[in-house]
Amino acid sequence: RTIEELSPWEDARRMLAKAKDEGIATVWDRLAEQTPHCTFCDQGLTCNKCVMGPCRVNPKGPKRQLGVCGADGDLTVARNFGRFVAAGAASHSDHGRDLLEALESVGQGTAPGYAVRDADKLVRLCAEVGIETKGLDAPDQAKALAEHFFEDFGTRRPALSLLSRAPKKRREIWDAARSTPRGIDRECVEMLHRTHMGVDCDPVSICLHAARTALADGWGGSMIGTELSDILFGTPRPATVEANLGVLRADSVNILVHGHSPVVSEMILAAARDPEMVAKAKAVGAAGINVAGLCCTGNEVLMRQGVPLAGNHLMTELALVTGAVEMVVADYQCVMPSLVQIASCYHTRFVSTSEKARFPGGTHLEFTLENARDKAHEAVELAIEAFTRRDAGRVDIPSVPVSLRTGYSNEAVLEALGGSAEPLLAAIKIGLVRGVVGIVGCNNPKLPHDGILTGLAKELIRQDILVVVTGCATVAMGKAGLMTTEGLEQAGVGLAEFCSRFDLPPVLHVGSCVDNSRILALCGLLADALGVDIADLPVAASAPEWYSEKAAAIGLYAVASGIMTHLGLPPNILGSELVTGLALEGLEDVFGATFVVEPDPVKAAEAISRRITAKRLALGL
Ligand code: BF8
Repeated sequence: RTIEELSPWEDARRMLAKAKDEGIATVWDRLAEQTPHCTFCDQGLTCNKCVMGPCRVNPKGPKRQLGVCGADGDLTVARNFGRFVAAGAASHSDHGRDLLEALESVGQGTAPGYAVRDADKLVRLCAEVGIETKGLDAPDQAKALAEHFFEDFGTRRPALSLLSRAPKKRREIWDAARSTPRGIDRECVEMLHRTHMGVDCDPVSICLHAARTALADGWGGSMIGTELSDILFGTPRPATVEANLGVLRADSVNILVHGHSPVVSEMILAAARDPEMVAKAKAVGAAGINVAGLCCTGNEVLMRQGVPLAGNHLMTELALVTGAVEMVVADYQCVMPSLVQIASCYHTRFVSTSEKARFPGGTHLEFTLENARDKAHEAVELAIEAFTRRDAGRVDIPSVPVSLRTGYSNEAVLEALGGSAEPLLAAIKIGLVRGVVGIVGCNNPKLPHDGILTGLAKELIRQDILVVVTGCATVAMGKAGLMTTEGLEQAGVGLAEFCSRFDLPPVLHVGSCVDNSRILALCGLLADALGVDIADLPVAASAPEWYSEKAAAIGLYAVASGIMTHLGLPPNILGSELVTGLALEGLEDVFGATFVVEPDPVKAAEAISRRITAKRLALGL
């Protein structure tokens, strides 16, 4: 494929050309080397879960219809998919646990530099889960809330505590499908157990447990992660920020925060803003220290601190190719191992920070809650030192940044609407806004960069459908100009009127990928306000360019919550007609929603729009 076919953006294209000139391989080059992929793996028909194998199952072939243990294609696909979802749910939830440990440490006074930044939200959360706060100061409330949520990770509850945010009818559906999540860790571990050889041999049963595991992520690990991040770092408020590689500054020490957890990136930001550090940067000839974000940790600090966003998943390697980056500080998830090698082609330092995410060849500065403030200063000093080694002749910052609006936490949305969801519901009822769609998730080099994301969003807003966005989809929408009120020029008349009345852009940024839990909570709120189930709402979800296990977990918890979910490409399940049929049709009977797979954004928008129309008619709208 030509560079023009890989990405529509000027910053990406210039850096792809520079990478080629400089002999640097990127994710697209490696994809080309790996293509064509193994068809057995592609269809989910390989099994390497024991050493009687590995097996390649060929359901329709003359031989090898069963693995050595006797597993057929359906079981093999279901086992693989179950583990795939569990890995995604585990990743979000282990991230959520880190916030929980941070909250506990703040309560104990053992996390210098961290604090409760939204005390009201802490009190609200305590009240929601039944903790009496009268007579407790903020640290004691923090400890009590942490104690409460630790139990949600374990095995002692019949149901997770925040499931109370789902409508009653939805909870009954989960109970009937035996999909009510009990403990966050429990469901992940049980999935590993069920998919061990000789345990659960019913593909449908495994898929239903996959739904339970995903629900434990959405209404558990992710939701706890979101709420506690707000308590510890502040609940996002609307603000205007900048995005694309143009946010890098030729005259400054550039530090990119990458990964997912705000626990590290917030501390790096605080150190970079420390006047003592700024003075040190100036002493080596820099104008200052510029922190910018990548991927979901970028979304976290964008939402709360107005830190500019340098790029999404497919831009992470290209950001280093600018030659202007002194340091990448990574926590975990979606950090391509190739970054270490690309960093070594420049003066760029790659710093890993988490005990559970090490990158050989990089610099490992292990952050703990006790030492994070010191380690962040150490990292910033290393970045300043790297600035002195920058080769100005290799620097190319390829674009002028675009502006986008951010900060639409549920609290901020309700505030923007005047204190309640009533104006949005009224607009939905009269058809000014026909529905709401969450466009979420990643980039995938198999698909044109950001192409389906932006194509779909444009079609939906044109049809008066409000879009909420999270994760790597955010940068795409921002670059396409859909996240400012100027973007209303591309919206339908009704949506434009509604958004103008409340000074909202047509695409609202609601956060990182764990913050998809905000969308679940909002759906619960809207459904309760109308006295219906989530599946009755004129809403849908889409992860058009998804790639990761986490995105599969998100898609499945959306479907299991009653939200039809569009994917731009399927997971590796096509080797089983049974599992594929369940995903595309069967789940409608169980959860009232299914997946839709469609790579064409216009056709995807049609499918979503049809769904929204059907839901509106059923509600009598
Ligand atoms: O959780 S999974 S590519 S969308 S950064 Fe980006 Fe990665 Fe996708 Fe966010 Ni996260």
